[in-house]
Amino acid sequence: MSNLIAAIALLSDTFDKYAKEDGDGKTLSKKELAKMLHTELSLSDTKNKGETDKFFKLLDQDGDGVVDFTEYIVFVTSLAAILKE
Ligand SMILES: [Ca+2]
Repeated sequence: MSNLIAAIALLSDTFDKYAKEDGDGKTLSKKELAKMLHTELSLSDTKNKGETDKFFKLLDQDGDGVVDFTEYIVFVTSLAAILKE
């Protein structure tokens, strides 16, 4: 497996790991997103509701109240671009 394919699989696995916590494995709820940001990125203290809400609104681009895989990937690629600079 190439490094790129391995990285994509890892991104997908990471999404699945948090998305399945509340039963719906296809989307991230606000709670799941907060946990992911906190655990994986040391971002956004889950106790800081304002910060979590801000992130959630930013990621939930279609405003349906959940973060799907496409919205998650947009976030991750944006993050990659920022970290690369
Ligand atoms: Ca959404």
